[in-house]
Amino acid sequence: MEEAVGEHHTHEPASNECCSVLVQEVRAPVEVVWSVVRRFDQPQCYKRFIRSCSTQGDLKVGSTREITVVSGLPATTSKEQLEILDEDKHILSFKVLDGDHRLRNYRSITTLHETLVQDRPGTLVMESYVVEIPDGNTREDTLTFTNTVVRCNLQSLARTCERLLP
Ligand code: A9S
Repeated sequence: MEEAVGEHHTHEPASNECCSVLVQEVRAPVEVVWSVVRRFDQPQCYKRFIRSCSTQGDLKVGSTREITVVSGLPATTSKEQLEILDEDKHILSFKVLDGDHRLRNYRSITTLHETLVQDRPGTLVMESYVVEIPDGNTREDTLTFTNTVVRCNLQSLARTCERLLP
């Protein structure tokens, strides 16, 4: 896991950017968690701030998706591109291209790691991101907002995967 942090979760943010890394334990095997995480075309399966998502063609690096956002957030749409989809190492990365929201240049990477949870196969999900600090916002505000979204997504991912178990 330290290796994963070093290899995939070390970012060099510019002076107008901030970054963070979050970890979530899931009581489900890596294959189950990956089956949910890999669906770049269906983020609404677990990301509860996303209302809908549309994509075209096969799921592959370079694919884009257009999402619409649930009401109540300072955002309505986002256009995002798949950058890494490593089916063997269980790594997914995407970046924001455009959209009606304030998280300019958001890019994130998610890696899955085998672990044991109460003696059963489990997964550590690590997710890190870099994003621009919007004009008029502080680094702290940006981190607080973005960490809240990502933490909600990870908790919801855990619940979704745990429900898939027999
Ligand atoms: O979707 C993710 O993996 C992570 C984040 C932080 C997504 C944020 C978001 O989709 C909203 C939830 C709509 C919040 C974007 C791109 C901008 C927001 O303002």
